[in-house]
Amino acid sequence: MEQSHPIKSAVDAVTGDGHSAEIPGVPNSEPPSLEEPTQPREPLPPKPDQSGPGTYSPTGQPTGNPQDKVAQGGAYLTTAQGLRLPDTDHSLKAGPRGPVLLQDHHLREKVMHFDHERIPERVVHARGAGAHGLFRGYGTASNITKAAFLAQDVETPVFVRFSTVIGSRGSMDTARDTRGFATKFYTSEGVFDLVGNNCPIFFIQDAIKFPDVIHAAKWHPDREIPQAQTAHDTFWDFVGLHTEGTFHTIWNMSDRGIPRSYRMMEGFGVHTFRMVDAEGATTLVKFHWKPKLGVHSLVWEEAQLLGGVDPDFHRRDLADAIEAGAYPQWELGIQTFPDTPEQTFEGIDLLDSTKIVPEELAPVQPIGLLTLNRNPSNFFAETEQVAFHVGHLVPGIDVTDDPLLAGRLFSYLDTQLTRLAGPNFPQIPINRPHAPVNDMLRDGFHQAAVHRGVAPYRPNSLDGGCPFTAGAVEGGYVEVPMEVSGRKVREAPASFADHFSQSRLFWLSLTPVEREHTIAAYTFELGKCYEQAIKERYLRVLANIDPVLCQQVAEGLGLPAPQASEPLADPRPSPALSQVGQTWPADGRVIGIIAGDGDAEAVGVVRQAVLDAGMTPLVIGPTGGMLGGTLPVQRTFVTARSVEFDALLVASASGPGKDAYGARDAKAGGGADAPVDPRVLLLITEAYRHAKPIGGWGTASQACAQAGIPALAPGVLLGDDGTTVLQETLRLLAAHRVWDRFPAAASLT
Ligand code: HDE
Repeated sequence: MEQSHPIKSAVDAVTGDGHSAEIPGVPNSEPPSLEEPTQPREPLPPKPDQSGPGTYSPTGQPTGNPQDKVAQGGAYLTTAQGLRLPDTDHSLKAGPRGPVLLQDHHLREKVMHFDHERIPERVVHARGAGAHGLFRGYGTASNITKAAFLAQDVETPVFVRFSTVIGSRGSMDTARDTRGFATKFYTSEGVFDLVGNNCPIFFIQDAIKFPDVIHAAKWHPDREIPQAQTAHDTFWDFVGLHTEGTFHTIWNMSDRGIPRSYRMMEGFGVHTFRMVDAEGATTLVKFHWKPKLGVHSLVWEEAQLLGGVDPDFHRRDLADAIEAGAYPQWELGIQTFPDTPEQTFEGIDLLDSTKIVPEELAPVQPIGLLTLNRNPSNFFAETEQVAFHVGHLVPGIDVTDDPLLAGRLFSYLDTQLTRLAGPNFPQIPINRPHAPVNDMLRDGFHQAAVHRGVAPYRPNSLDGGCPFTAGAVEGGYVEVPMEVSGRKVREAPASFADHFSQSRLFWLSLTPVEREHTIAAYTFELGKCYEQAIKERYLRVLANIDPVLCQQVAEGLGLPAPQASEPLADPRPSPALSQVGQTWPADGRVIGIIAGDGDAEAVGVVRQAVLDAGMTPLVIGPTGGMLGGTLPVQRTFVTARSVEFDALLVASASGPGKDAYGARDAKAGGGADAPVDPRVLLLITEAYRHAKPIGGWGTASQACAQAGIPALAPGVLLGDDGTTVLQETLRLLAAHRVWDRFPAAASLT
């Protein structure tokens, strides 16, 4: 197959409203005919960016069996027993109008299986999206850890699952929520799972409160509403009464709570872990994932609109980017701290998961690179059945006594026993280690391994004495021998009582526009509460973060602002906590181009330039089909909404036919005042309000004027030709948004 630009080939494969018309490089992928197929043919293999996980046997051996990848074979429909079937549309009956016969095995098997297709969703993190990839160690951590996968240039296959926490499996992607960022490393020494979030702290300090915080954050039990959001009484009741959650809450109320894309989020291991070198020396570490594309967010109105317009926005964004060859990348980094008996750093308790160590105090040192480059072949088999666990460790990485981590070490194994129906879930293909498995665990539901030998115990004198145990020298996992002593108590250490100083540190580190968004988010969420006492109590919490924050939220709620009950801390701001003020690569961004029939030629050139810049152009036309008979339309005025695009280009009517706005006919000489299609005006107005770069050429200025956009507004680029305007637009995208526009844009409705 001829080599082409990866993004281009994927975009070319999309017609109409995003339905794939061709799958490049895959046999049997001719466009579907209108007629029912008459020739038997083999099932489709995975697409080039997909590949099944099941190339390892339940005992970790490579199988080399292609059937493990596709699960289905042969051209004819069969039962689960491989029996070919002549009909799957009619039950076996005593005559065409007679009763259905119980002997119809195919009917019973088909309905029985369907009845059991669903498994319980995860109790938290139910909605997610996954991808395969590769991790390459830099070797920079090898001075403090013996973990083999972190050694220089060692490549390890990985599977990553991103998720929202609160909503059900079918909930919207863009809810204001924490995001899960769980990574399974299939290392040569066994599976290592880094089960993190896109937030460096957590709501609670002790796992015993986890059921409580989740009961409070999820829907109300009487009506099971609201879905996938914290804007309701029980959540604010909980965080008002358990003020250790203040930092996590302000993090979620800031723009961090609504990421633009999974590809543009940081990830954090949250707890402090312990690294161990070959001599047994230990170092405390915190894990960070740093996205190559930078950290970017939606604005709240976009997030809300997307909940209806495209509830799968993040899932789609991840899969499309990988399919297009715009592989997302993150650097894994660590902050390191001496492993002292106090387990504190610069006065910060390293066992308190509601605290960060600012990056300015302990810089994040890169130790490896993650690249996501393959989509799952089957969502259920991989993304749904993957089972992460913080206790899946490898030699060189150990846990600490963080009480939140201790509870997690129990919970993940426990929950999977029910969710995946039995104890053999490590044998599900996506969970299989790539290292050899010799475990003496036997039988149980869904046992897929055919174990040999007669003596699954050790030592034994029948099966050659195997399996043998391994000490540290043979690669065995030996826990760090830590001293443990103390009275048995149900108490937290005194340092856990500081609930506000780091929320204030976070607030002071935000830029004015980020603060404005945070105030708006608190005002929205508390405004959705019914109980006055809950709002008033939370204002007292805000007073302990910052008087301006408290005052402005109180104003929005129409309530008096209380005074702080504790002295305000005076922390040094941490610029690393702000998302504004830098520039980043804008690979894989989506550029909408509004165009009419008369624009085909000029837009074709601009579209190509967008592709060449590594981004995805989507042409928006008045109707589906081809613009000017040559340029495919991917979105129409009916199907497009501004929230899908990172920047908007408005073409001019340069040739014969209706112009981009669906109003004027350039050939017929329609006047500049002719009304522009209201759907186009909505696209432009929203893009403007959401501070997205807008470019236009020629007559586009009239559309902008009718949309009420002030002349010379920041980030609105009107020029004579598309190519120049595009260059400027792409330059603006490097800062993600036109930040200057927010105060001005507030007046536009
Ligand atoms: Fe989890 N968490 N968690 N969590 N968590 C689960 O495990 C739990 C916590 C995180 O994509 C569950 O398999 C407890 C912190 C992610 O499959 C469950 C506590 C962090 C995922 C569970 C926490 C996380 C989960 C539900 C408090 C960030 C999704 C389904 C002590 C460091 C993994 C499952 C995936 C999922 C328990 C707190 C991350 C119930 C008890 C802190 C990314 O076992």
